Amino acid sequence: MQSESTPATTGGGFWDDTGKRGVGAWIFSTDHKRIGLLYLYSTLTFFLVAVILGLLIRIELMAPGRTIMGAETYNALFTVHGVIMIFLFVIPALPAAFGNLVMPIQIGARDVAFPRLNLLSWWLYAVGAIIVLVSLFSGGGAPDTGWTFYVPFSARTGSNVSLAVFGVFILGCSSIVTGINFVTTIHRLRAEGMEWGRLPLFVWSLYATAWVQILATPIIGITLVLVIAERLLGTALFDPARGGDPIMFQHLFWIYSHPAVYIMILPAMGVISDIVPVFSRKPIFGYKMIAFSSIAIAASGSLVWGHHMFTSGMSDIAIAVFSFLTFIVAIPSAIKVFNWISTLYRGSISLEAPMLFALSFILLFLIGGLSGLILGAAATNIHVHDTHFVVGHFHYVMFGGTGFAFIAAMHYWLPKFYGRRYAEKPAVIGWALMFTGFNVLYGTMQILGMEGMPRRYYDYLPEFARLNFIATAGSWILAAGLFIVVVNLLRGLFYGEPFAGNPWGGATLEWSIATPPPTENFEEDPVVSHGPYDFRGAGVP
Ligand code: HEM
Ligand SMILES: [Cu+2]
Repeated sequence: MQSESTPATTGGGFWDDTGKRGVGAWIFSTDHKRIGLLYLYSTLTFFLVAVILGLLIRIELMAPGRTIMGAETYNALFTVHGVIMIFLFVIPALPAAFGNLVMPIQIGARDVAFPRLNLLSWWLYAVGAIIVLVSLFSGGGAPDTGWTFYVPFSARTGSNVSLAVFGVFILGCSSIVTGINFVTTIHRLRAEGMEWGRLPLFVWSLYATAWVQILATPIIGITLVLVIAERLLGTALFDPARGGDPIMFQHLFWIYSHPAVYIMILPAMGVISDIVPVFSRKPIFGYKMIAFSSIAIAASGSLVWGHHMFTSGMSDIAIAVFSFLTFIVAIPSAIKVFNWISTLYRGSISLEAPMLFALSFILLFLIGGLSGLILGAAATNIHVHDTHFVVGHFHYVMFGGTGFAFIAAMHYWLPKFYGRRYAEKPAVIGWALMFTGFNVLYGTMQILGMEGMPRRYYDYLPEFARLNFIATAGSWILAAGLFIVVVNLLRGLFYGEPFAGNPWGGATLEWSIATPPPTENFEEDPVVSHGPYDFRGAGVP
């Protein structure tokens, strides 16, 4: 039975820490599973807070004119919504929460290569998050620049931009530390027999992600320091009146922030590559191509930042080159989609919650990716630039993609760590509401954008009223579904049916150990003799 101090409902495993007790046993723990859960709790909390902000934005846009807030509050709200969703949720959620929870076990390791750096990474995350939160309520008030912090506005506005970008700088340090740790772990700590060709695809995706974290994140770090210097020291690097160049800021910003979308989406693709074969009872189709395409996406995706700047006055040749390179990224992405669908083909598919969210990922990511091609083609980009079409596009990819994969991962892996599971029926009802509301909300935004409704505007012309109302109604359906999903998960993990053994029938290493996992993961070092999707002998019930 459960006791007060161990929320692990079935007890046992890493929940029963020896030594420290209470909060200290968590925030000073170097166990990758505890750090993963710390990340899970913190990213999930920020996600829910930012969802509420998104709903408020949508209520304001429900009808023309003022609905519930003034224009300045609105500017602050979409900025804070974006900053929290991007820097405190989507970037860390999958690699730092689920990467930490699952990756070391999947490669047969007892922990990551640098457990203390791992803890430091969470602490940096926590400190960065607190600084961002403090910036909302201090100085000149919440930043109102949008999450992109574009100069010259960000250099001049009286809102608390300096502190906010400093917070994001610290968050960047956290991301780099995680990346270094994961690359080293995957190189050095694989169990005997865990060759590169036997790595689960989630691990491959984390490996590609980690390189992007290491190589791209320093650029945003430097850029943000330059914004602080601009504000506090008057450096004028970005001020054309004194010989600076504001467009340079955009280049520096997107040289990180485009690759950053691969930090968000690659681990999500890894989750899907692990879930789809298990719930189709078939080995994954095209293992090598999926593994390789993660690296190819990370590499080619680092060359396309200019597609965010087609309207900034670049030369036509630069536009053509960036447009062409952007289309190249579509190839490895399409390879993945093709291979997932081929895996489904003639599989014996079971539609439990992890699979429902994984399948919706594939569809929503496909819609997001195709609308990305419209943005990647310079001609159509100029038409929909900075309209709600863009907002619709990136929500399809980030929320329909990473967000749905995160929820799929919660249903798939968390029972393993809690020893209890969610209830199936409410999960399906919540999923159905989420999926419906999602398409009503963001599909409508894409239409609004094509009709010319600009992004980040407080007010709009009366002809956009009807579609805006529909979008807002969609946001409520989506939120209702999300609420059911989250409550059902939390309830299930703490009080639900016991979960033990290998009920999904996975063939990766995490399903071969006790539930919940023991502190050291493995009683004795495992020796791997088959691939991650070889379901023969996986203990399928
Ligand atoms: C129920 C959930 C959500 C709702 C209702 C929502 C709503 C919105 C709306 C209406 C905007 C446009 C604001 C404007 O253009 O004036 C927006 C912007 C944005 N959202 Fe969301 N969103 C949700 C979830 C998410 C998620 C999950 C992410 C990231 C993974 C995200 C990231 C962003 C970003 C980056 C912006 C851009 C902010 C900017 O333009 O500066 N949102 N959201
Ligand atoms: Cu981009």
